[in-house]
Amino acid sequence: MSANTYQLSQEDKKFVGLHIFFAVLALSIGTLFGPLQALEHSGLDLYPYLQPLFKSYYQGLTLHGVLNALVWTTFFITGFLTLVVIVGLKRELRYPKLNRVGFWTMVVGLVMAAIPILLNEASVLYTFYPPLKAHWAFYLGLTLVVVGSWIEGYGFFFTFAAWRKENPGVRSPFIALAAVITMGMWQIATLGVAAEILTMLLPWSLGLIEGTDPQLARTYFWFTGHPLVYFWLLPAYISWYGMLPKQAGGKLFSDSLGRFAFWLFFLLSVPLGFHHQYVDPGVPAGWKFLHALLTYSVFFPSMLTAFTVIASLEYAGRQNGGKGLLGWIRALPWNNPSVSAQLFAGILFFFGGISGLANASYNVNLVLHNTAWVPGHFHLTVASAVTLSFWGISYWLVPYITGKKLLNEKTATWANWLWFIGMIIFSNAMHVLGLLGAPRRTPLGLAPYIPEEWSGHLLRVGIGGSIMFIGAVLFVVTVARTAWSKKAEPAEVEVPVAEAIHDPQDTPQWLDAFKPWLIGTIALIIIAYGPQLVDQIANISLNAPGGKVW
Ligand code: HAS
Ligand code: CU
Repeated sequence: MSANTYQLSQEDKKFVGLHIFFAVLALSIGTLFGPLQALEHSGLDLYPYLQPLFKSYYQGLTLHGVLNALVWTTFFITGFLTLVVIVGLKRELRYPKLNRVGFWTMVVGLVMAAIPILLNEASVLYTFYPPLKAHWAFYLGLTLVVVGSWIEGYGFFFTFAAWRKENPGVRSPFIALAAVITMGMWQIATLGVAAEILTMLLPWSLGLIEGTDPQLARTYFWFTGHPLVYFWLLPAYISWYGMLPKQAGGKLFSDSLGRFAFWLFFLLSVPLGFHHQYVDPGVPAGWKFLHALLTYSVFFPSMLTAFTVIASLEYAGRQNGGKGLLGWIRALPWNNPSVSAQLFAGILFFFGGISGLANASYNVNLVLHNTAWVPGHFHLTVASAVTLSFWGISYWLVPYITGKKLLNEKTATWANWLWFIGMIIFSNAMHVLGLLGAPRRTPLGLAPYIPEEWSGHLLRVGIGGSIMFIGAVLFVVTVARTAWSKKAEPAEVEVPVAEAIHDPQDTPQWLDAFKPWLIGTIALIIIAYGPQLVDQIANISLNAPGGKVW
């Protein structure tokens, strides 16, 4: 065991493990609907057979989106970041009870939101756009999940502040700083959805107000909805920068570039939500243009990440004896499922990044918006870059928490490959379908208007989706067997924390200071959102009565 890896106490291991348990549980249920939707697209509609249980395609799609995109991610992230803060700072949480309160608030919220979805009283999809109307318990439940994550975040901030006091003049450890930046960004980002739910959706669902303003609701939603995708992504980046280089046998290429990328995400994640609203009639074109420019800016820290992480991997590959221009790639430990999951995540993210660039262009977006292209894009991002990275993390995290060897590397490797191959087939077909005009969020198998040229791609959606599903089952089986099977052998597992090539103490001080970045972030949000928010709130018209469509 490496002397410089701080060990979590047994209680903290259990606490992190509880997060992972709820995360994987959500993924196991949410993923069940993936193949149902994919097969429906290729003409095999299984929903009628599930009738008493699930009322419609949209109830299934809501469960799929909420459980996978919102619950699997949020629970995994808060658990993983708890570990990152403790191990990174090499100290206990400052107020462990506060973090427990945050976590159980999230669990209460989860149960509260899940019940109306299961009863078909909240089949409003994961974006819950009004005038689609859900039961009030759904909105309150989501609020509690967010509030719980805030509280866990406060726990990280207090712990970080205590560390700073104890270590004056020392550069904060990269992974801990990155975790705190992620959570700080999240606190600002979620103000949009908090305003949406508390001022409109909750009073509306309780019958206190007659209607909502769908335009303002969308603006509030995407204030949170865009940075939400970086709340998912940044924990994966923490692993790519701060852990993967060590697992691959090398070091982090540049501590400064890593910090710089995280600060740029802090600065740029929020003020660009209008790229989801290019077609909204209520947002003037000038604001859409500004948000398009800012969207291209937030491309930059991901390019920095591609450069830095690949440089770190090249360093590792050459340390392992890789020669020549590309020989280092073969010399990476591909047989370690934790490493291969993250390499696949990065490879798929190249393509997800490119389709994001297409989305971000105003005039190209007019062709792609609301087509199958968009789920094609986000399955390469949240369902690949993020999800595969979280799988890779789980392959050492679950053994670390349980003190047992992964059971086993073979099933984990199969899970990665199947997800990777299935995703290539699925996402390519979805992108092509989008270009051919196939709408998203539509049970295409039932549609009477399917042109001949779609059918081969629809079939590929079904095939790719089914292969991915087998991969997901193998992932769940692997971590569940590791945690519970009597056959799992005991093992001492280390948290992989990568050293940087250069001493972090040489990193400039401005990359370790909150104040300038916080001021810049708030100023940019006021510039990019302030006038539009003032205008839309001043002209609010609560006249959409809403209803239940399916
Ligand atoms: Fe997006 C829609 C633009 C990134 C998620 N996005 C969505 C939706 C989701 C989502 C869920 O501008 C749908 C929302 C809905 O339901 O309506 N997105 C972008 C842009 C980026 C981007 C410009 N998106 C993400 C990430 C997501 C995500 C990340 C989740 C985690 N997206 C949009 C736009 C829309 C949109 C519009 C609206 C579309 C519409 O009309 O509705 C960028 O941040 C992407 C930058 C990425 C890169 C790639 C860098 C590559 C790296 C890989 C390194 C490789 C390694 C492996 C390490 C520049 C870092 C090496 C391996 C070896 C073997 C050596
Ligand atoms: Cu976005």
